[in-house]
Amino acid sequence: MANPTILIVNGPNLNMLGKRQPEVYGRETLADIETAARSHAASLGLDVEFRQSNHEGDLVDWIQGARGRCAGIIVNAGAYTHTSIAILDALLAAEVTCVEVHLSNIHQREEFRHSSFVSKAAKGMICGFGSHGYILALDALARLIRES
Ligand code: CA2
Repeated sequence: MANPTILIVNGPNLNMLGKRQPEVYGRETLADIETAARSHAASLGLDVEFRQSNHEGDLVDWIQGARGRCAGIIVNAGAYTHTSIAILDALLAAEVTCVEVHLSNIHQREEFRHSSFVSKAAKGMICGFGSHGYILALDALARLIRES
């Protein structure tokens, strides 16, 4: 039988990881994060679809496409976290277990980063652990899938 598929969706500017602001977001690139996530997912018996876009509609399309097909979604919506009702609605409509991830601890940062529309649709949220947050999110989803 095929492995369950986890969709990992990354939002705007996350393609810049490793190139600027290493003090906030670390030195790893998004490609490094993808490699680590794929390898950890394989050890858990999961397949990964890993995506990034700077465009809100792409994120909405990918989340919609997960409905009935993916066993879980990991979302780091970048700045759209704090603004996008469209992404929230797509997550609610998808009816796929969602774990929200942020590299930085958004609660230690500016006030406008403290609220998240994504959180309203997420089973849980992991922030402040850098790229390891994606690994923790895969562990959480693997356990939820096993239990379901
Ligand atoms: O901490 C996170 O993962 C964030 O989702 C990152 C977003 C930010 O808007 C959220 O509030 C928290 C920003 C991603 C931008 O990434 C960059 C990486 C390197 C250089 C510039 C931006």
